[in-house]
Amino acid sequence: MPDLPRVGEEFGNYRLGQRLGRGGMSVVYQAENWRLGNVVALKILAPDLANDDIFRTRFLQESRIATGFNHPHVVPIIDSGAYDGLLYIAMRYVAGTDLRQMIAELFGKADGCARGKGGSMHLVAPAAGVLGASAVVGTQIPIATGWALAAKKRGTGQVVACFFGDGATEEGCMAESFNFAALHRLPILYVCENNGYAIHSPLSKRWATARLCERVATYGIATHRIEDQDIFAIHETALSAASAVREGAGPVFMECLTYRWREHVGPRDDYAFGYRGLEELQPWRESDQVERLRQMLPKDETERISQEVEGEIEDAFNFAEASPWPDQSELLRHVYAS
Ligand SMILES: Cc1ncc(C[n+]2csc(CCOP(=O)(O)OP(=O)(O)O)c2C)c(N)n1
Ligand SMILES: [Mg+2]
Repeated sequence: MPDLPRVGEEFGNYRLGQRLGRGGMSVVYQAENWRLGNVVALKILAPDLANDDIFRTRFLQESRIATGFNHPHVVPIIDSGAYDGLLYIAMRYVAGTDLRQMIAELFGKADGCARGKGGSMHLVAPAAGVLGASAVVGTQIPIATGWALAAKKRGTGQVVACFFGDGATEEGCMAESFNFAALHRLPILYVCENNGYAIHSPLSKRWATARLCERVATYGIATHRIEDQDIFAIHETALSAASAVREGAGPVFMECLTYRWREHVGPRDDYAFGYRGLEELQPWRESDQVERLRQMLPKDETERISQEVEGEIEDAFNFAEASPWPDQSELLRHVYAS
């Protein structure tokens, strides 16, 4: 097992400062970028995971994306809220976003949908109506609300759908946006995917009451709560909400209860971390909607779909592998400071 890095040790442009704590699979340090003179946080792949190929590969990819330096165990912190990738994949099927571009973006490659600059947390597909994801929890809410204002002023007849996790509902910008949207009867459907946790913090440690819909209703917004993750109920609710919104009823809020089977970020499960037990997963596993749909379809149909999807995923990964790294001249294109 490799040793933890020492204070003062250098990685690329970063000089390591004090240790701030341990996250799920990483140890976090303060660090100074001696070239730019700013202080950042660095994630060090936890030494007990450093020999694990999956984690090492992911860290390597992140460090390439984020810094251009190539250290197998160190990346500057990059952060995310809800899983924007899932939305992107969903949009792939309804609006024709390009899976190749999405995976290339995860790899930080030139053919990525954000030209390799955004990584997993800034997926975007304007042509398919995906305005883009935001890594700062909750900030998609005011952005989407602004877009709804624009749609109303332009009279486009569009309805904006804004997705976020339960963690985002604690951000002040949600309250400001909800009030504004209700006041101006903006055409927006807010969808909260409530999985009961913000990373590792359960709702019971964050909310005085679990009555999210009642709270949202006080803004003058119609609410719906779907407790059993029934996809048909979600579909029907969303359709009727969207047509009410389109007819000028003002914003609608949907709270969809769900559960995270695996860890907050990454491919493994984290039941050994001690913040939740496997028994909590059981009822959600039993009502797995993918499995439910599978049971409804003929076997040869599910096999055909599986093969098609596997093929598409493999093609996207091959494409991303083969795509070039962005040229250095890209560094200052399409970025701005305000
Ligand atoms: C403003 C802000 N604070 C903190 C973080 C760190 N962070 C990343 S994801 C997350 C949890 C968000 O909770 P939720 O939206 O419920 O996502 P889930 O953990 O269920 O995936 C936090 C706190 C962040 N990205 N942005
Ligand atoms: Mg959550």
